[in-house]
Amino acid sequence: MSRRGFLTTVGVGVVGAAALTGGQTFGWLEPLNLFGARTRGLGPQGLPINRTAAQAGVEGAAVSADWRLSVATAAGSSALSRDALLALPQTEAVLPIACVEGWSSSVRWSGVAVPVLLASVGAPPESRLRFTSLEPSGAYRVMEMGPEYAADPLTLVALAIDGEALHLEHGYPARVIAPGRPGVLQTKWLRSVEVI
Ligand SMILES: Nc1nc2c(c(=O)[nH]1)N[C@H]1C(S)=C(S)[C@@H](COP(=O)(O)O)O[C@H]1N2
Ligand SMILES: [Mo]
Repeated sequence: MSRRGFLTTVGVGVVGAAALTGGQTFGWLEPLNLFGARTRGLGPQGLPINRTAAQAGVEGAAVSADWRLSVATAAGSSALSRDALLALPQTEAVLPIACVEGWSSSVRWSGVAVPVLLASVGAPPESRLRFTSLEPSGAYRVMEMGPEYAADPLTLVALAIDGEALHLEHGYPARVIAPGRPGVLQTKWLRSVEVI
């Protein structure tokens, strides 16, 4: 291939990629949005859905009256109901979900700041944590968080969006929302938090 032919091919490739990924921003390109969010358009509470509760197999466990967030530290473990979490001081933060699939969206979250949660069980804020989802399997079931994120007063075990209980598709009864982390690490449908 001549040098000129090569450059033309690269040019078409770049324009093509821009058009294909532009669908999240430009409505008229939406039909070409092959690499965007799996669920097109806006989901409930003004936020796209990456993986639904049905796909994750959590529809039963997530809405069960028996749900508790298990919080395990070196000293032992506690089981907190959603009401118990709501009874702790709540923090509000406008933070984005930034998905590698090509969309980013900010909403107003509220819930228990992770340092507040750690303090409530007597654990130090500078802790390394492991969060596990109710999902029986899946690439994003388990997530680890370094102490610098755990100690951030805006890192949340989120319970609500815009003052309304999290929609099941967005991680009800509780999910992680932390500043400056990719969407894949914003674990939905929490089951447990462990100090590791
Ligand atoms: N348990 C669990 N949490 C998850 C996921 C998942 O598949 N399972 N997907 C992640 C990805 S890739 C993104 S972008 C966000 C999307 O959150 P949303 O569906 O509330 O917009 O959730 C993250 N949390
Ligand atoms: Mo994502």
